Amino acid sequence: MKVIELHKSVTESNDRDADALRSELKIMKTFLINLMSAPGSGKTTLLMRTIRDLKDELRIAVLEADIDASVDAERIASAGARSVQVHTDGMCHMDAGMTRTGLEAMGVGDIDLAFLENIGNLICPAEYDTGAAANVMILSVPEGDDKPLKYPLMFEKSDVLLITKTDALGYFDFDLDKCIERVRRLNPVIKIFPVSAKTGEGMKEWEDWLRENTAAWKA
Ligand SMILES: Nc1nc2c(ncn2[C@@H]2O[C@H](COP(=O)(O)OP(=O)(O)OP(=O)(O)O)[C@@H](O)[C@H]2O)c(=O)[nH]1
Ligand SMILES: [Mg+2]
Repeated sequence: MKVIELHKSVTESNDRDADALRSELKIMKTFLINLMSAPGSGKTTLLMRTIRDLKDELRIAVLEADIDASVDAERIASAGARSVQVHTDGMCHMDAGMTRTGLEAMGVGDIDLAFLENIGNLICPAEYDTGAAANVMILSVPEGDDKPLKYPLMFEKSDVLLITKTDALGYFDFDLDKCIERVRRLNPVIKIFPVSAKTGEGMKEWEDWLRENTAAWKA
């Protein structure tokens, strides 16, 4: 398993670096998704199921960012996608320069759909444009329906919200309608997909969104 040690990007403008990376990815026809959430909400599990469902249609790769450890990249590789692990030298987010270094190490020239699994954290990753074409976040049922109130920025910055672990709705006081209403107040245009990576519920809608948006990016 390839592991890359990253250091903080020395750059004047992360936003400018992010725009440049996005333009290059557009030319390469690689649709990059920045996947963000709190630790343990189910990013890797969701990616593994998505890869298994789509790998015969799309060439998929995953850049796995963690402060330490390489277990997630190994899990992704076992699901059948190219994967590289990057370590962030203690930092709680990925910026555009770090994303570029990771993507170059992984190689995405032949890839249709690339994911960056960002560091598990609901705060810092939302503050940095990574150069991705779309921001997707996960909120899992056990975390609670009040998270949009406490961590509004990530909900504001995301194009898609996946509300995961819906198979556990019966065990938690999670009000799905109330949660969606809170999110829509912050971001009226966000797409919301309730899903369970365990049972597969809702995965088709999410995967259709991926198919459509990957095709649109490549057009
Ligand atoms: N019941 C249920 N459990 C899930 C689901 N998705 C993930 N899990 C469980 O949630 C735990 C954490 O899942 P991960 O996929 O490792 O979460 P993560 O967001 O990648 O975690 P970090 O990379 O550490 O931030 C695991 O025990 C998964 O089995 C789901 O849809 N339903
Ligand atoms: Mg993970």
